[in-house]
Amino acid sequence: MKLSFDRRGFLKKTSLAAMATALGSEIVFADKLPKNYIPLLFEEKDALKGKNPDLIVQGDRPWNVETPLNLLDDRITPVDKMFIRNNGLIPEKMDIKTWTLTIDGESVKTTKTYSLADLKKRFKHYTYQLVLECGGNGRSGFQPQTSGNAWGQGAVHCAEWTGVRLKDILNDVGIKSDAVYIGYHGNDIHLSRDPKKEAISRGVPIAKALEDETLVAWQLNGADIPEFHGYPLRLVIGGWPASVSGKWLSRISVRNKIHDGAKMEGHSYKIPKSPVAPGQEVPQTEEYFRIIESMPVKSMITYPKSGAIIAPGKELELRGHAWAGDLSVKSVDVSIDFGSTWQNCKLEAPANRLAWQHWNTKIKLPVKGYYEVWVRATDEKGVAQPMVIPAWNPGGYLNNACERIALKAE
Ligand SMILES: Nc1nc2c(c(=O)[nH]1)N[C@H]1C(S)=C(S)[C@@H](COP(=O)(O)O)O[C@H]1N2
Ligand SMILES: [Mo]
Repeated sequence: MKLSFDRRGFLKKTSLAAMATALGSEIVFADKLPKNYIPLLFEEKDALKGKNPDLIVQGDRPWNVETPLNLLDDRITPVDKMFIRNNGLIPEKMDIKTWTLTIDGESVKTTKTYSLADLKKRFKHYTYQLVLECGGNGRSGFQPQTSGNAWGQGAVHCAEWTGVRLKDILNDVGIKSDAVYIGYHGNDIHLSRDPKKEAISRGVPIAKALEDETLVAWQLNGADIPEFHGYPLRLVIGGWPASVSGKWLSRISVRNKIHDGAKMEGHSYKIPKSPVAPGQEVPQTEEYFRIIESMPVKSMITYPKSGAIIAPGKELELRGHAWAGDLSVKSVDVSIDFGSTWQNCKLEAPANRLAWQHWNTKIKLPVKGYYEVWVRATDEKGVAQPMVIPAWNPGGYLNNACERIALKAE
């Protein structure tokens, strides 16, 4: 249902009438509805349109929506199954015809602005499959709980993005030799609706910005990027916390220092330089914290679903994906006996650098009863996932403990 507000921000009479028809009754205190407020029943149904109904809604202002792992079974994540992480509100005006991207900052020779049509015409197009994983994916595993969304393990996707290389744009603009960082700016709205505040504005060191796979993209899985995921333009940087992949992209600043936008401060997307005790307070300074860069090695089982009932003694196919930030995955192993013995899995090469890799194997559950399947990936440098929850940190980032599913043979 399309609901509209009058100029003062109150629901129009026609919208109230349409809601009453849909509900089969009037909203009793309709005259008391706050400004810009959409009654719950209408907000949810309308707003998550196009998404799989089994996604887990953590919150709707802003939208934080997680994917159950069995829904991540596709080789390329379809849009309807992609998790959503918004820090603010989706922009209200997104016109593909008037949208522009400005490149500015201390370290550009001159500020330059491109229309979407310019970008498409001037630069070569590239398509890559890229893993975007929220830095806080797995946060709910940490004890004590930290602030931030209590994600399970489903704040990750690997979709196919099409656009132009950021390095081609920066080359066209001309950057100075003192450039060390880039920072993005998007057109989303701060939760306070204060136009002077940004919901998030993060970035990466210039070397990561200039990699081949760093895209300024307008397509996701072969179609326009949907509104939730950054329509009409997005910075896409695989292998690093997904918070560096700026949605609703309107400006990129080339900086002569580490970018200092929203969510670059405090302990946001940072971890302590040395281990801290769970729950310990750490001064939020550069001396104690480092910015998260490449994400750690990780894997998941996407088939079967945890809780499935399987015939004993019968061969069962297991499959899933594995990824390791900037690195590739060297091996994936599974265990059905709580980690006593491990079985090596078939592992495919990635479609391109920074894409996840698919693995599969066959197991047999010998007799009736309860089992767990554990999966563990090892990256090209020989670093494996920890069996237990890794180092606690105040932001609850980087939980890459082995994934486990429960199975019953019956
Ligand atoms: N402009 C803008 N870009 C953003 C965000 C945001 O709130 N605003 N959220 C970031 C975070 S924290 C994550 S994890 C990813 C989520 O991408 P997705 O919603 O497409 O899955 O987008 C990143 N880019
Ligand atoms: Mo995130």
